[in-house]
Amino acid sequence: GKSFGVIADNTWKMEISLGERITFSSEGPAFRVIVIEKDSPQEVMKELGKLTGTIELPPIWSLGFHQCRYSYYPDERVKSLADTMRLKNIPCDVIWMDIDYMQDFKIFTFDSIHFPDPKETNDYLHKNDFKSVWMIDPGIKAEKGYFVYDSGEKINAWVQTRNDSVFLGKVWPGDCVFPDFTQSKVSKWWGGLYQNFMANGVDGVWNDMNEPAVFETEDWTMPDSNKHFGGENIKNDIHLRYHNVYGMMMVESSRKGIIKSNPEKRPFVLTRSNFLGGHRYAATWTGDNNSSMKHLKQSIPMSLNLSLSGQPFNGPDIGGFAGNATPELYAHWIALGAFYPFSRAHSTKGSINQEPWSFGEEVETVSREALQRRYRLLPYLYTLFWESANTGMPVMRPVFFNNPAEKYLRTEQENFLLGSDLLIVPKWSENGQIPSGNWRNVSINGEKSQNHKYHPDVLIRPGAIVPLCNPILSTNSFSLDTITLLVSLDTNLYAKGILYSDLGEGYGYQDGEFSLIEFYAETQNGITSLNTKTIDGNSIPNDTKINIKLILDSEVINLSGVIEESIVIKN
Ligand code: NBV
Repeated sequence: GKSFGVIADNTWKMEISLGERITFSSEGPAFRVIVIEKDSPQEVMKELGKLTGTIELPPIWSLGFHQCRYSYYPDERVKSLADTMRLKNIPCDVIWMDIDYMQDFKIFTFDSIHFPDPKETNDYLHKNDFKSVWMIDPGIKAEKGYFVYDSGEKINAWVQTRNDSVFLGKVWPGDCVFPDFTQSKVSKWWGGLYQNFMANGVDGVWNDMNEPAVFETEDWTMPDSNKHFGGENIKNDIHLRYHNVYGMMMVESSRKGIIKSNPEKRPFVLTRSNFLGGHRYAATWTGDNNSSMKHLKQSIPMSLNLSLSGQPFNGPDIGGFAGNATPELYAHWIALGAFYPFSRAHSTKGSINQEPWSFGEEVETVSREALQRRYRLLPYLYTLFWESANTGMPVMRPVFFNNPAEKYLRTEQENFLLGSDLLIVPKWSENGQIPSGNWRNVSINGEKSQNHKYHPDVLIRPGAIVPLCNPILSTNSFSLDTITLLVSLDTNLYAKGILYSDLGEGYGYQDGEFSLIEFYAETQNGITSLNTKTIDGNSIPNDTKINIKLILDSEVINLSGVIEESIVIKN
């Protein structure tokens, strides 16, 4: 039951082999290896959080469902997508704009014909309770007269070749230069570019291709021998040293610029490339997967590994990026996708439409139900992100976290835990292991998942209380006026849960505008009572209506009451 973690504190190109022995071989100089030894995997994660820092609380809208494709284009298609989401009552918070919104793929510009008025497009989305995320890549078209190129050129912002000339690499717009984020002046300049961009009502930013990807090269990136200038605490050195952190440095600069542009709002950045510690700047997705059952299944160990490697806000492209999803595959994926920490559907150019309604009525219903489950779980999910922000604990966790001494759980990678209290069991899971104890199947939104073809079973830990909100279509309507508590008593007929809540946006929570409440349930002499206790915060909801669902082995008992400092509800 003891646990350890190993950090190779090294940015140089490195190979890692994991087996009986763990071997790191680096192409750079000797480096520090840090070993964390603790009594449990939870303690290892918390120690990692102390060493690398933890995430900041994301805006609550980023925990909603995201709909993306390469690309929703032109703006009218974006609007009609938003309309259809609402018309069909599919819970969704965010619509994504991929590279085609740009003018000739030039970052920080908008296509004058197809996205002539991005502010108006964003206003439209906002009016319909959506947020928007827009892509920004690192490659900058090398073109005199283009403001991004000209302003960067003025400060010698670019990565250089071994021969001290500016490095040019091909990406979407043709010949591109690449910001050298190791220089603080470049990072500041880059951050400054977001000022006007965000003023169009952009809510979040997607930094793609930031490995950095470069076309027509042997290994799809810039030469190892390229030069970065560094400065302050960062050494002047070759790309081989900085390649692995290029993406992280980019998102750090982006995030800082976004915060400066919108100081009252919490930033949201998604990145394809990241590094240990980069979770403080951006959520990370798993990159271009395929529309295949194999990749659907692989998404679980990938997300778990990202989670264990200090990237709690992560997930794959739901439905699969390359290729075409079948109705069956999409249904399985969206049903599961409701439970990823980052829940976004995405697909590539030329693929068939992959929206929740693109595969017929049955799949549309499955999608709606799946996303309703996610949205009802928001109080629990948001509390998990709060926990992660406080302690470094991942949101999605391997099953063995429940009891590391149960050896048979250690290789489990079909089933997974959401927090410590919910176990997700995909329908296609064949050999999925379940921890011992009376984990009970729960319905989140009235669905009967047990005999369902697609919805994963959701099992609640004995001894847990999980808070739900009312069904909503967007986090704009998120409220704790009414909450439902799923209560699952343990063998001592006792259960406990916690709920963190705040405005879901802005920084008021740092001045006490939040509430942290604990719930305790107990059955004595056949009477179940629920007590609530305020742990912290100035914004305690005092008239919240509570519905309680006492999950027993063969039935569910419904109770209700009103939150107060310490109330008792008797059945
Ligand atoms: O910007 C286009 C795509 C994007 O949709 C995808 O999610 C990224 O991983 N991007 C890669 C560029 C290349 C796609 C073949």
